[in-house]
Amino acid sequence: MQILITGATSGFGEAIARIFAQQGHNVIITGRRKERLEQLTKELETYNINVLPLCFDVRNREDVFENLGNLSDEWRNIDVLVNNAGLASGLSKIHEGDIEDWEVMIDTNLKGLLYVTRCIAPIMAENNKGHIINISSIAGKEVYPNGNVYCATKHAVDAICKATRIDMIEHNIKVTSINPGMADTEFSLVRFHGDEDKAKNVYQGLTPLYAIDIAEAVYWSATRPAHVNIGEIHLTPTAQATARDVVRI
Ligand code: NDP
Ligand code: 8X3
Repeated sequence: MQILITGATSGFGEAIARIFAQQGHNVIITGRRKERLEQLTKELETYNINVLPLCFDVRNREDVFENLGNLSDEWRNIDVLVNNAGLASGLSKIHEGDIEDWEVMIDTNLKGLLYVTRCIAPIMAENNKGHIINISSIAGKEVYPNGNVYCATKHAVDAICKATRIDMIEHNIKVTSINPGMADTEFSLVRFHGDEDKAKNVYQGLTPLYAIDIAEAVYWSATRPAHVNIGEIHLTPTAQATARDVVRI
């Protein structure tokens, strides 16, 4: 299969790219950090598969279409699109929120995902085959204190998943929403603008999910028989019951 994974320079995306590569699938990996893309490309090529690294910001509509709108014949027939690139920026009450943070989250998590989908979904429709896997979140199902705009973007992703499933059913397209709870990646470091202590605190006293857990869920969803669509997978650490109910030792 041919897999496109956005945001493959760390966390879930990197683990997703690795698991598909290890199983012999060709991967297109994207992200803004060029050196990380180059490093991952070298590693993945050791699995004797083809890798296409594309360095661009999903918020930049022109760059998204330049990179993904003109894929060569070798690469354009994408079987699985994993819309993973995303982030939380800040954690503040709605009346104290930083509007720049809001713009970044909306532009990345929602508009970026839409730009990428708009590039790739028509090819899938033309091929009458394809699978769109969107990385949403427990924050797409629940809201929690100070999560306001991040939760709003993930609720929007949830709605886009449902809508895409309806709109593309006649083209035989599968749509899966993956909704993880707390997972130890660079997510919290990014949310807290590089504050390592605050980031570590998030996972203090519990065993969080790891990127490989999400990668396995994505891989499993993508490898079901042709007649089976996995609509949603909701996965949390065992110590997390809801976005707000967490047991710490
Ligand atoms: P990481 O910060 O480890 O990875 C985020 C990835 O997204 C990086 O590869 C980053 O690449 C990419 N990215 C971010 N902004 C952009 C952009 N503007 N353009 C292109 N790529 C971008 O976090 P996770 O792996 O945890 O996050 C992956 C997804 O999972 C996100 O959508 C997140 O919201 C979601 N999620 C995370 C959870 C968690 O607890 N960790 C739980 C539930 C959902 P680069 O910086 O190189 O551009
Ligand atoms: C990221 C995890 O717990 O901040 O989606 O919602 S959480």
